[in-house]
Amino acid sequence: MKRTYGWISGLLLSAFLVTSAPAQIIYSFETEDLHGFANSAGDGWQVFRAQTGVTHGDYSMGVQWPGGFRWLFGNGVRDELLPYLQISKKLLMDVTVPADISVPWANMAVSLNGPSPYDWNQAVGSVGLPRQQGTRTILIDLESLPLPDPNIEWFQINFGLNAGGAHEVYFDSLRLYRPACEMMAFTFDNDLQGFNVGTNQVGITLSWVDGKMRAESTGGFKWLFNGGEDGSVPNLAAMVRRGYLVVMDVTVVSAPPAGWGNMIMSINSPAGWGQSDYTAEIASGSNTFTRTIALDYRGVALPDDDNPDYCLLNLGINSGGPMTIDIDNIRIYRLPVEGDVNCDGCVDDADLLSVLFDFGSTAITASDVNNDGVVDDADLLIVLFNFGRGC
Ligand SMILES: [Ca+2]
Ligand SMILES: [Ca+2]
Ligand SMILES: [Ca+2]
Repeated sequence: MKRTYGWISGLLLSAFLVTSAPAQIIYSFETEDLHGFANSAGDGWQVFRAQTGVTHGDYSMGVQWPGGFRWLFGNGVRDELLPYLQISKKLLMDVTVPADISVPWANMAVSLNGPSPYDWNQAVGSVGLPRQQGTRTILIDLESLPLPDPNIEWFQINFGLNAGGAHEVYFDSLRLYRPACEMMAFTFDNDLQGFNVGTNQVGITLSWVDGKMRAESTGGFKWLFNGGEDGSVPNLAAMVRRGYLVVMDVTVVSAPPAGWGNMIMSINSPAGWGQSDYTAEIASGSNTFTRTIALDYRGVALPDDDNPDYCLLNLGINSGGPMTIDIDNIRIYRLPVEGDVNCDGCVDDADLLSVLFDFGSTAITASDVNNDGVVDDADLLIVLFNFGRGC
């Protein structure tokens, strides 16, 4: 199949110079389009176009603040955002923290305008922001929010930043979360799939309830160990080696009275247990709700081949008091491979056919590999150039 399309390599050689990226990017932060009141307040808050933490295009958006909370408001251009959210209300965004920054906690609230202007809808709970050096991807789950009439005059997404100390972050590549990129690991359809609390963990129990794993904690930090008599999930090592996010659906059944609960993860490797530095927030206030969270595990040592003796995934939950949560559908989100339209990890005939089938389309589609709003020769060439990668 590759040879069949060899003739096309004579076309548009310049297309090879086009920066490719995960498709379906909503905001690339090439302009300062989330400004809020931060530019003019004179109290230490700054929002600026930056070249740190760039994961798409030429710029990111930097925010420096002395700690505390403030809303940053989107630009209100309906057609730049609303059509994407009509496809999916789960978003990913890259967040980079520069060196020498460390804060005890940081998170972000998200709101959209509702059916009438200044009718704000804020998502329940907040999203953990990275607290230490590095680039981490966060998952923003807006499934609980209604969308306005498609013809509303303006539409915006707003980020409310909060930190327990002076913080500095860089945002880029706000994009659609793609279910196609998921590799399912634990569905808890029949049992706890090897999870247990271990002999030295007190104040927490695990049970299997309605096809989910229920964790009841008395509060504080507890590990949920994977492994036990049932061993590990087949192919888990192969999955984690090809992914970068652990994603799961978490239902807060009983909220901690202190109002907060969060989660980290660890994976075993020849180097021992590798623990993520990203903390996902799972409970907020007195609310009970279900949403999808992601734990970015980049930087964690991984198994060095696809078939190690064993590969285990542990979850560490923390709460400021008694908390009961249900966990379901733990999956691994695939690292992007350039030109992999259907996100199965391999650039092959299926991706090529997808681009050809959508050729000429200006719809929001993964076939628009270079994310320029049209499926054309440039996308075809990116797939051909990367043909065979990841396979
Ligand atoms: Ca950018
Ligand atoms: Ca593919
Ligand atoms: Ca394109």
